[in-house]
Amino acid sequence: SATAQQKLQYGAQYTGKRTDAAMNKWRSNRFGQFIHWGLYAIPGGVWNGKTYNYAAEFLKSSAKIPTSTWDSLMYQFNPVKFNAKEWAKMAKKMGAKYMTITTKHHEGFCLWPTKFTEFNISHTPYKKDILKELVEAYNAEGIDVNFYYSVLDWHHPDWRYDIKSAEDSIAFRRFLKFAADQLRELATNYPTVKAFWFDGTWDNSIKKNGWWTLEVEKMLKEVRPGAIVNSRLRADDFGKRHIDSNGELMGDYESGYERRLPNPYKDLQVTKWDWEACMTVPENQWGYHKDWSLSHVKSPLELLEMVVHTTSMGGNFLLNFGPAGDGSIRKEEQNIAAEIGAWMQANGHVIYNCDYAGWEKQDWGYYTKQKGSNTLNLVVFNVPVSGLLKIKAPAGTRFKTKQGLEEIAKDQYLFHMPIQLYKVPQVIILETESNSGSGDKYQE
Ligand code: JFZ
Repeated sequence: SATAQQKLQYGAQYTGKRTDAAMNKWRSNRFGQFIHWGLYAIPGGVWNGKTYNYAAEFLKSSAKIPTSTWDSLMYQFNPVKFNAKEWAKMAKKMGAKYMTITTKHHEGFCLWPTKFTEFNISHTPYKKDILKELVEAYNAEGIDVNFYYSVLDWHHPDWRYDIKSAEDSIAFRRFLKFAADQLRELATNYPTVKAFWFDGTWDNSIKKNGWWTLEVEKMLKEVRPGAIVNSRLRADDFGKRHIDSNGELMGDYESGYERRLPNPYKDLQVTKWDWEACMTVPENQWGYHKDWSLSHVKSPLELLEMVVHTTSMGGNFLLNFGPAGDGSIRKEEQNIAAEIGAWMQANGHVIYNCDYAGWEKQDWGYYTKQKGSNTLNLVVFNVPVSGLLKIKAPAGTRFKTKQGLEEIAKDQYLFHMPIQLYKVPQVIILETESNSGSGDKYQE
């Protein structure tokens, strides 16, 4: 676009993708487990016998529960069935390479024994540092751990939705100090943390304090070199969020794809930067909700298609789990983890370290490609009744192996698949003679 570049104090810190080792690892992970766990897991969407259909982690707000009543749930938090090692083993079997945990959600309750508020795990009957147990157990399985942190805080008296008076501005300054102190504490006390996933930054109060979002980004990277932050943290000088007033992505990756994915035909602009999509299993439940009959529950195959779809466009996919208040993981989620895991154990090589291939999308499924290789992966979800998969290759592509391939026109092929009922997505690997159609070459 032709708009003049404005001078921004708090805008994007660089353009394009980061290429350092920490970011390369984050990108190669591709598939992660999101965990929403807090006091909301205890009522599980039900209050005084009434079921609230809206997101379980919003129950305090949906059922208009006073803060003091909600906060006393802390004295009931005693997850006797919680076993960090079992959670980590399940995630490992599912094929997750990273896990992102809610250290503090909107309710303000902290899963770690923070110095900066009493509203934390050490004052529950459970007492122990859940965050530490999780970090250790997941790291022991070779899984990276990232921290979700909601800036929005329903518990803290100094939180403000907007700044409308001198009093607001003084209180909110205190709040920003509190949040930055907590973030420094997390980065310092859990040194293996890889990335921070910010949320609850959409209010005017934050938009009017873009300086703070940049300060936090810089502080985390100073305390923890290589640390990664999502775009949702950030606001610029004019309160513009995610993308600054000059059209540049702030933070290290775009995190706006929530419960939706970019259109694989039209939205290829996402391949210009790193991004991550996050997804619920029911329609809109992040925290534990007792009643999953209230909306469609996605099947393992639907979710697997989203994993592949996301990889094919150069993104990471974060699949949410909402453990119950007693620390157990519901059967449906265990089943999803097992089914996705079975496929990932056999076919993970078309996901991990793979990227946008740059080939024209076809209706049968998705292409992925290992960075820098001459191997093209076809992941087939929709086998045509003819068994014939259309392939349109970038001009001049030469295939090394022609088995199953029929050339029908210049750079156009049909791949012949056996006609049968397939129960899981099929992977076809084609070797080309050069690194054709590399996603790195995407042009607007
Ligand atoms: C937020 C939270 O409110 C929710 O509880 C959950 O933690 C989720 C991961 O994040 O919800 C959002 C945040 C951003 C958008 C929509 C819902 N958004 O950008 O469209």
